[in-house]
Order: sequence, then C-alpha cells, then structure tokens
Amino acid sequence: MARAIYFDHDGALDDLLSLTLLTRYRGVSLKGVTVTPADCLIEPAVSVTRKILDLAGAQHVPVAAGTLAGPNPFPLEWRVDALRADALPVLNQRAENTARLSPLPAHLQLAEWLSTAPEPVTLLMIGPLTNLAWCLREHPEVESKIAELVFMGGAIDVAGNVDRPGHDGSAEWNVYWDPAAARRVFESEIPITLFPLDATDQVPITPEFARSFGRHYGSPLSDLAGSLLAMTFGCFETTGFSYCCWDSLTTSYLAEPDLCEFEDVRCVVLTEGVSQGRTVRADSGRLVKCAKKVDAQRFYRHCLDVLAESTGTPAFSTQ
Ligand code: AGV
Ligand code: CA
Repeated sequence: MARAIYFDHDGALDDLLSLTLLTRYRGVSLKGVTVTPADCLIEPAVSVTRKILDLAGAQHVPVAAGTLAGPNPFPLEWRVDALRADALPVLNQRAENTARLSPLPAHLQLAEWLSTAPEPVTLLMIGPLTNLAWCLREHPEVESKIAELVFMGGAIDVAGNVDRPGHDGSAEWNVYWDPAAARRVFESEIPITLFPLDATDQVPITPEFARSFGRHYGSPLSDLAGSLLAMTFGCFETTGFSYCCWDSLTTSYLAEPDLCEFEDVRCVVLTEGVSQGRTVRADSGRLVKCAKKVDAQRFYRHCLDVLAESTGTPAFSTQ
C-alpha cells in the first residue's frame, strides 16, 4: 500500500521541483498540498502548484493557500521566483487550471485533513512549520495522526544561511522565518526526520546537473525540472551562497531513504536574539533523525531517472 502523504511547501524553485518529483513516486499517495506564504508570493505559488499537478496528471490532489505569516520575511527578490515559474510555457499549454483549490486557508485545511485521516500519515514540510504549529496549538489531538514529519530545516554542525542585519548567521531560513513554530513542533512527540544544511550543503545545483535535463528535452516533467533548475543560476554570484537541492533532497527520502546517512541528534530551537532560528545541539533537547552525509551523485541520478522516465519520446534525439 502506498504511503499517505500531506505536503506543505513554500513556493520556491526547489519546492516546485520537489512537487514534481513527488508526483512520480510510486510508493507515495499524495493526499493534499498546503502552501505557506514564506519564500514566495502566495498567488503565483498556488497557481503554479496547481499547474504542476495538472501537468503530472494529479488534478485530483487539493491545494490550500496559506494565510499565516512568520515574523521574519524572506527577501522579495527570492519571493518573486514563483511568478516566473508560473509563466513557463510547459505549464501553460492549456488555458485552464483544473487542479482543485480548497476553499479553506492552509492551516484549517491541514487540521481537517489530519483530524479526519483514518490512519497516521506522513507529513513532508519543506518550508516553515507555521501551519503545523498552528494545528498543534489549536488541535493538540492531531499530533497522534502524524506518523512521521520529514522536514527540511536547521543547521546543526554547519553555518546557517540567514544573512540579515542583527543576526549572527547561525540559522537556516525555514526555521528563522517562524522560530516559535519550529520550537512548538520540536516540543511535540512527533518523530522528526530532519534534513538540515549539514546534508543539503552537499547537493548544490551544479551546471552539469541542470544541463543533464537537456538530454530529455521534449519530456514535459524533465523540461519543467530543467527550467526550474536553470532559473536558480546566478544565486552564488548575487548572494555568495550556492542554490542547493535543499527540498528535493528531503523529498527524495520518500522514494530512496538510503541516499543519506543519518545520526540521532538531540537539539533545541532558539527563538530569541541574534541566533534566533538556530537549531543547536543540547543534551536536554529532543531527538531527531538527522541526515548528515549524502551520496550526491546518486541523488542527481535519482532526479534525472525519475523525471526522464516519465513521459514520451524526446522531440529531438542526438543519437
Ligand atoms: O533554506 C533553504 C530553504 C529551502 O526550503 N529556502 C529555499 C528552499 O526552498 C530558503 C532559501 C535559502 N537561500 C535561498 C532560499 C536562496 N538563495 N533563494 C531562495 N530561497
Ligand atoms: Ca522551501
């Protein structure tokens, strides 16, 4: 039986690549998607999410738009990426968007999905934890419906990626956007599998990886993936940080759980001061299963295999 998944993302390019991968995983039954208005503008992020579901033949999966905001906004330069992705030709082959849009805001919809789930489910969250924290605060009984939380966030033994005045740089953005939400979730008993920067730093989007999708030009999902990856170029030149496969590595865990080696780590989330959003080792902290070492070449191969096998013959062949 396929594993039931609820998926919360926040509309960045890597989130959209993750959604694309997720639609191809045979062992996964995607039940619903919520979008957090964090690393995106919410309207184009919801629109592009529904277009990807349409393209992948997953129109039946409902999408709910987030309305809850964290205290530390993402840079607007990053948040506009969803606007660009929403305009890609491969996602606009038809005039209509047929994937279902929930009438509820994401936090209410997630609470309803969890409380009515017949069996405990897996939650995949690759943006801030705001919607889940709201559910736990307002409906603590839903905690028992979550078999596992797979979360991209944090930085344990490596530097963070927040570069903001008044911050010491020790935090990762998904935790920093809403530190109190991450703390609330870490204070629960939900089993957490964490993909912090320790692991995701090992899978930067290289030119070779992005260009490898060119060899499958004409196959819609690999064309989409290659376009999303191409749009990340220039990140290092403008920010000094590489754009990594943060979320897509995390997502790949649902199909290939042994791409990474894990360590059990006890940690807490700091919510105040110059290190707010930092995930720090502490003997008194909660236990997380933490990804530490990645077989990067196998991960890149996985993405290409999953997306290239998906549809049709290439329009142009070099052989
Ligand atoms: O910190 C990584 C998280 C991931 O969930 N996001 C991007 C991924 O979706 C925030 C982020 C950090 N650096 C970024 C980010 C950058 N240079 N551009 C866009 N988003
Ligand atoms: Ca994200």
